[in-house]
Amino acid sequence: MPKIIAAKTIVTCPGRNFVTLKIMTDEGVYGIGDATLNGREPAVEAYLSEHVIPCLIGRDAHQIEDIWQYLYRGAYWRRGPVTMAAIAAVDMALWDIKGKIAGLPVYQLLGGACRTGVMVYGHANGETIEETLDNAAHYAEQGYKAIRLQTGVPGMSGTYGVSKDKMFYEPADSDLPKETIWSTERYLRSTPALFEAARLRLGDDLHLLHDVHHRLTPIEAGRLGKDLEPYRLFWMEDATPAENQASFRIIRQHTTTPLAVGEIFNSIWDCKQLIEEQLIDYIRATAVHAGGITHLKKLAAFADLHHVRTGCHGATDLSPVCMGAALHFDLSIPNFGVQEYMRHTPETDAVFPHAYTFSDGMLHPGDAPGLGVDIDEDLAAKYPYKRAYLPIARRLDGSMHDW
Ligand code: CS2
Ligand code: MG
Repeated sequence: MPKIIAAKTIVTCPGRNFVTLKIMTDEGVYGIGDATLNGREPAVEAYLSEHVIPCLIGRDAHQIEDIWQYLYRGAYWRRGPVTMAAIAAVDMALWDIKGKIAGLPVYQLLGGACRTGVMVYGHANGETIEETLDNAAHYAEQGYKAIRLQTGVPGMSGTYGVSKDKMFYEPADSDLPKETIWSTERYLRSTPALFEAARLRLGDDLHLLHDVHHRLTPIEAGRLGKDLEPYRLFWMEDATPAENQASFRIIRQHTTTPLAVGEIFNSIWDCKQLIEEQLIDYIRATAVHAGGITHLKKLAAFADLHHVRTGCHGATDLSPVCMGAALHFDLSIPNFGVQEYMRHTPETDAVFPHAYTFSDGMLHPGDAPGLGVDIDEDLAAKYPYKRAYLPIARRLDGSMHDW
């Protein structure tokens, strides 16, 4: 058996912060896992160093399920983003080790490929509808089959998800949370016009997506979904905060626009009702924030019974290690829907050399043994941790709005 003899965390900031766990075995094989939690990176780092790593030493690295159960069931305080990101990092690193020892890419260990590649969606955004659609055309030229559209809301400066750069942007960009202004009325007025213009300019073949970032009440979301129906969206994402899962019943009652939710979910318990009652169409949980490949497999199998497909979160605040894990998972499950692909900067890609490749609108994890992603520790050490926060939103009267 490959025995775990050491483990350590690596925190690096090649443009944004990433936390990586590295697990070493007595056979000389190591594995890596992503533990990045945007804006809370040192909390997961400490959870791993203080509470998880000491419990791993001496264990059989092949016992992935048992180690998952040990860390989840064995802890009195369960779930939550910090705990589940730490468990996820261990899980990914152990799948990486198993693949390297077997000489197989992880998707082969998960049952083999169900498809030739993983359809991804890119982010097109701009201050105006025209700018957003120019940007979308740029993605279409590169072969993307699915594109997320976000545009500035007239009269509101700094709409979340709208950046100046065409391919790269970093949402967590200030030392303390930046304050932005939000108006539901203005947003609801301007968004349908974006999709009307998009269908006229881009045609009917592209999949179009939109992210609401939890900014609406259920009935407002029902109304937006209804207004967007003529433009046949692939999905409307995070329409309302999902702590109260039953609130999605109201959205469902009013619209046939497909619904996606769950990039901030940590476990199957965050979406049990949403899935069981078929209140959503796509579940957005991904490896790093929902307990790793092991837990995500169970979540996807449960979702498959209820006609819910996957759409893993893939923003830049998930490291290339998580992207690698997500791609092996995406390739191997029957109910895959789409994978988000918000490109990392060249600095980040240099710290995390990887085997996954993009072509014709699809990503493929590659056939390197394990996850096919590594970390260049010397380069990582050149980019020290820098605190960075996501913005917050206040309504026009100054009161706090949902993130
Ligand atoms: C967004 C993310 O990718 C998405 O769908 O919601 O940009 C998200 O806001 C960031 O990952 C925040 O952590
Ligand atoms: Mg989102």
